[in-house]
Amino acid sequence: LMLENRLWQALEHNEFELYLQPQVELASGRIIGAEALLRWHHPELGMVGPDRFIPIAEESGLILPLGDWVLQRAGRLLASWRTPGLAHLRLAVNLSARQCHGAGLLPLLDRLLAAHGIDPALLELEITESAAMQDPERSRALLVELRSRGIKVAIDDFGTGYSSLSYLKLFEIDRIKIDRGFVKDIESDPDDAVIVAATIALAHSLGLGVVAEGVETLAQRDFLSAKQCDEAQGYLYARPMPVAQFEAMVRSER
Ligand code: G
Ligand code: G
Ligand code: MN
Ligand code: NA
Repeated sequence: LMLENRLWQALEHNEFELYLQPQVELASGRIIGAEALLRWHHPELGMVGPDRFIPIAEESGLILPLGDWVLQRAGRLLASWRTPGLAHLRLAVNLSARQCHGAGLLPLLDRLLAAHGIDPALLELEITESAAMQDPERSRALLVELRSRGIKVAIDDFGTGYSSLSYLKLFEIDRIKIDRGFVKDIESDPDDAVIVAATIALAHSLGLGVVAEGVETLAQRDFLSAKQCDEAQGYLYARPMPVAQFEAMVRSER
């Protein structure tokens, strides 16, 4: 309850920050974009991670204004990247279930894209299987609308839902993100290795891109590379970091 009360103030007091975690193209080893991950600078508790406050924000309804704040921040960021050395970067933003099913999402996205003159293909929205499955018909309609605008859609935590395959049939998407639970043991668990390799092949047969999450070791990277996985994200490359640090990292690689 205390965290919940403080959360509403936190938005007013501007205590949230977007951290960025690089996404790397495996074939070239270059950073092609980032996932935006929310952080809360609590005045007493210090840095609080989303695992602690997103569920509370979901229940209390704060997730709607908070989600709008994240999208607005993301829009400004993409606009600021229209500069040599950063203009190619894609930004992925997590959507919560409530945001997906609320009426405000599409109008907000339209306003942001127009106001900042953003290339919609540089914005990717990550939706988990469980969020989409709360209301499959509505989600299906939303994804059609997003993709008709040229906004990219990725399925987050792929493989952890109860019906990942029906999901691929039901929804129009661009990319899947293989959950880090499968990536973690690809070197030691033959089942996980087979699942990951088959998932990459399946996604490619359907014309979808693949991002592997939670890549921590060179052996995992080499396995994913050998299986033609498109992109990787994880501590091997970098932890989520402040925007300025991410921009410096991108600039330093050219
Ligand atoms: O680093 P990490 O602890 O950043 O993130 C934990 C979880 O919180 C992730 O699974 C991610 O999906 C979720 N998350 C992070 N940022 C956001 C956000 O802006 N909106 C929503 N809905 N979820 C987020
Ligand atoms: O949206 P999602 O749940 O996928 O967000 C990614 C989460 O995974 C964040 O909490 C992020 O900090 C975390 N994460 C990112 N890279 C790694 C990694 O290499 N290993 C582990 N254990 N967690 C990671
Ligand atoms: Mn995510
Ligand atoms: Na994920």
